[in-house]
Parts: sequence; structure tokens; C-alpha cells
Amino acid sequence: MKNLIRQTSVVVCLACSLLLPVSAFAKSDSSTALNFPPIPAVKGGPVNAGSQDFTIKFGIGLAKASAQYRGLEYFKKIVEKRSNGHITVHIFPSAQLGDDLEMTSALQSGTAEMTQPSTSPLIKMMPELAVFDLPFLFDNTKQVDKVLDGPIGTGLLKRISKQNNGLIALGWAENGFRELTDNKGAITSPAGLHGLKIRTMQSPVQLDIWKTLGANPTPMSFAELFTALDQGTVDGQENPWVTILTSKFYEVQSHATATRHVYTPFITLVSQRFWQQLPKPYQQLLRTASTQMGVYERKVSRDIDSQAKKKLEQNGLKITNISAAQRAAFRKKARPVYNNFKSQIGEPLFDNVMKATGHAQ
Ligand code: TK8
Repeated sequence: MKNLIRQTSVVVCLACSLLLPVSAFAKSDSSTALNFPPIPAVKGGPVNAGSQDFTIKFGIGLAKASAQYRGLEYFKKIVEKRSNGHITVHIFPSAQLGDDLEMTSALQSGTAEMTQPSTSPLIKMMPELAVFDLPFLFDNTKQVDKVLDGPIGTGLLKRISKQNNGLIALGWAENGFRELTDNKGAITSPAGLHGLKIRTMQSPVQLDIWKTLGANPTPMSFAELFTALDQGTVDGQENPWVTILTSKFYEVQSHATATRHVYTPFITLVSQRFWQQLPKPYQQLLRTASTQMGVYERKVSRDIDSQAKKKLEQNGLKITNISAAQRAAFRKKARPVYNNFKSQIGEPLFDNVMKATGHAQ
């Protein structure tokens, strides 16, 4: 029924937009519209690699309004222009080609060429990625960039690409700092989570975090989440503000807490089968374009993070900002998770990330 109402209103709105001046339409959209930094110009000249043409189906989980999609628009622009049109990029948002895990296996079997999942659902396949799921690991984006762009992040990309599991890892982008939303009321302490049915990403670390904090977690794919919240299968979820806004979770959640409990990167992946068919100069072009996309997408994500929070409040989500002491209480309660995953992450990586983020162990 809800879908029907939505579809009907889309048709009505489209009809209105034909009759009304542009400004009226813009106004009706302003409740969720965000101000994006413009897509940069393409740097660098044409890359020549023969006359063969290639097509990239690039599927992602988030909607068109997200920073992720915007980053992919830049990627498309770079690759198509610099390959002189020999590479075409088709972007598929909103899990149209499958959720994070389905897209990753599509790359492995060669039915799609590129994707950009959150690192969390990939942990079973790439155990080291568990490091990013550790609770309250990063305090700010400066630490994040130091880890992702320094030897830790580049080393991880190389090791993942060498696993020979059908995937080549080209770069990092950003989903962002995660915040909690729910349908029960304001949650300001771990005690407030008691019994809360919360959806988590399909990650053993996320599951452990929410169990340790006293909630009742259920792992689920992102593509199923809106319906699960709408139907009350779960009471809450956690995601960055931009993702909460662009996925319209404010329509099915009443409260939020600014916990910033986990930072989730996106990882840019390409199918190994496709990669092997590409001439070397095009491989290099995809690497460069992925890096440039990552820089731009992180800028977009950071620019619109607080805008998205404001829009959510305007749309009726009641957001609670917790104090440093309240955040510390969550952090303390979740701390055992570090020891539970230390050996899976591996000592050198674990220790290096602890050093880079200033966590004394
Ligand atoms: C989108 C997901 C999503 C993630 C999640 O494909 O599952 O909650 O945060 O953004 O990667």
C-alpha cells in the first residue's frame, strides 16, 4: 500500500513538475536535497590502448542521492574521457544488481565488473578487514586518512588483490561514521539498548559489538533493511547520517543518537577476470580513477555529513547528542570486542592501527 502511495505521488509530482515553474519543483524537493561540492575536472590526457571496447557494470548499494553515487559519477567521467570512449561505465545504484555480498560474488564469477561495498560484509572472505569494524577506533577523519592512504591502507589493498579470490582492490572511499537510529526512544547509555532488536551488517565484529553492548542484534543485508524497519522486524539500525537520509530511514525511525561508534570505509573492487582482459594502460587508468574518486567522494561525504543530520531533524527524526562522558561509557562497555578479534586481524596490523589511531594498548 505504502509503495502504491509512493508510486502514485511520484507520478503526480512528475505531472505537476511539467506544469509548475522550476522553482516550485525545487522547493518541494528541498527537504532532503544536499549541497554537493562540484565534480572536479578530469586531469590528464588520453590513454591509448588499442581499439578494443570495454563495458563496466558498476553496482552499489546506496541511492542516487548519496556521496557514493556522486563519486562514481566522477569515476565514470574520468574513465570514459581518458579512454576516448573505449571504456563505458554503467552505474547501478540502490542494489539494483544485488547487495554488497551478491555484487562481490558477481565480480568473482565475472557477471559484473566493479562494485564498492562496505568492508564489513567482506570480513569472512578477508579476515584482516575486521580491523575497521572495531568500535570507537577512529575519533576523526584525519586519523582515517592516515590509515587508509598510508602504508596500512595500501598494504591491505595489495594483500587483498594477491589473495587470488577473483577480486582486485583498487582503492578506498567512505561510507562514514555510523550513528544509531531506533523506534523506541532516546538512547543515551548501553542500558538503553537492553533488548533492542537492532539490524547489524553481516559482520561477526558488528554482531559482537551489539551483543556486548546488551542489544539484540540480527545480521541482515542492507537491501532488506528499509522493509525490516517498516514492518517492525527490527527496532533500530546504525549507519552514517548521509546513508540514513538518502535511504529514507527517517520515514520508519523516530529517534537517533549521535554515537559515531564505527567508521566504515568503502572498498573499490574490480573483477579479476575482467582485469586480466584489460590492457595494462587501462588497468593503470582504473587505478588512478579509483584513487581520484576516493579523494573526491570522501570530500563529498564529509561536506554533507552535518547537512544530512540537519535535514533528518527537519524531517522529524529526534536526534540526541551524547556527551563525551556518555560516549566513553559506550566505548568502555564495547572494549572486550578488541581482544575477541585481535588474533584474526593479526598482530602487526592490529598494533600498527592502534599506534596510528593513538590507542594505547
Ligand atoms: C550499502 C551498504 C551500507 C552499509 C550497511 O551497500 O550495510 O549498513 O552501511 O552502506 O554498504
